[in-house]
Order: sequence, then structure tokens, then C-alpha cells
Amino acid sequence: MVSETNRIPPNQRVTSKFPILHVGDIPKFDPKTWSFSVEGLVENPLKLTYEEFLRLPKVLSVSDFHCVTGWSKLDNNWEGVAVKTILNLAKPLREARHVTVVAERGYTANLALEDLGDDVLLAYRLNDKPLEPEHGGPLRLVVPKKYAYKSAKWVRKLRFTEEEELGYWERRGYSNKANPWKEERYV
Ligand SMILES: Nc1nc2c(c(=O)[nH]1)N[C@H]1C(S)=C(S)[C@@H](COP(=O)(O)O)O[C@H]1N2
Ligand SMILES: [Mo]
Repeated sequence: MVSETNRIPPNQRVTSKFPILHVGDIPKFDPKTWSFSVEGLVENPLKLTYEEFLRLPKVLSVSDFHCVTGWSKLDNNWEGVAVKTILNLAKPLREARHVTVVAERGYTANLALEDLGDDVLLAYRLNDKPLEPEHGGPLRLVVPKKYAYKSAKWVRKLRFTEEEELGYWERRGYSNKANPWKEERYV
């Protein structure tokens, strides 16, 4: 057993269920029309079909997931594409400082380029099964070092920008930094 001390950020409770939390309803997924794009300040804009996305090099990554409302779900086995792989393909320009993660139905989350570490993943499998629609399938971002509102479900696009574009919750009073270890919950 891995010790759980020091794994749980302040004022978080561990849950064994995986709660489902999002605004709006779950989008329909059609693998024939779905695409993943990278646009904005990049040398090589990308637009990939679902099949093309699945052919990208994949990684497995185990991480913990902390929702700002106070629950933490430990030891999630994600499988997908490291965001570093996407960066290597799209090649952000020197002016690019921020990324807006654009999901279905107008949900967005924003990150600084330096937040896109080796542990950040575009995931399509969880615990050896295809990622369920309610948890963001076919594709969600996983940002283990931030509160989970940065881990957008149903991701369709990454947009690289010079100026920061605040995301859905970041515009509504939640912390832009979102570091659970520092309890950066609200502005
Ligand atoms: N597209 C989208 N992604 C989203 C959200 C959302 O409302 N829409 N909610 C976020 C929040 S606040 C949390 S806690 C997690 C919840 O992920 P889960 O439903 O897989 O537990 O998704 C995040 N990603
Ligand atoms: Mo959340």
C-alpha cells in the first residue's frame, strides 16, 4: 500500500467513487466527424481525425485528481497522448505564452505554457477502459497539479496565444493558478 499521507492537499477528502461534475449535458461523440485541432501561435497548426489521434504515441500516467469543491480521487490510471507530444508536433512560436483548452459546448480552461509539464495528458482511456462519456470521453485533458476545473472534458482544440484568455471557471471567480497544495481555490 502506498501511503496516503502527503498525497492529499489541504482540506480535501478522499472519495472512492469518481463523482461526475460538469456544466451542461454530455456531448454526443461521432468518430467520423470528430476532430482535434491545434491553432493560434504555432508553426504547424494541426487538425487530426479521431483515428489519427489514436495513432499518436501514447503514454500511461497514474495521478491523483482534486476537485476544488473538496473531493480527491487517487490513483487514476490514465492513458492517452502527452501534451509534450502535441507541442513537439505543433511547435508553439516564441510569442506563445498561454494555451486555451477549448472543449465542446463552450467550456474552456486556460494554462500557461510552463504548466504543460510531462504529467499533462490528453487522455482517452481510464483504468484500462475507454474513457466514459461522463468523464470526458472521447478525450479530456488531465492536469494533475491543478484543481480539476483545468482538466477539461470533451476537448476539441488547443489555442496558443500571447495574451491569456481566462477559461470558464477562471472568469467566474475561481483561481487562475489553481494549485491545490496552496489552496488556490478562489480569487
Ligand atoms: N467540458 C467540461 N470539462 C470539465 C468541467 C465542465 O463543466 N465541462 N468541469 C470540471 C470540473 S470542475 C471537474 S471537478 C472535473 C470533473 O471531472 P469528472 O466529472 O470526470 O469527475 O471536470 C472538469 N472538466
Ligand atoms: Mo471541480
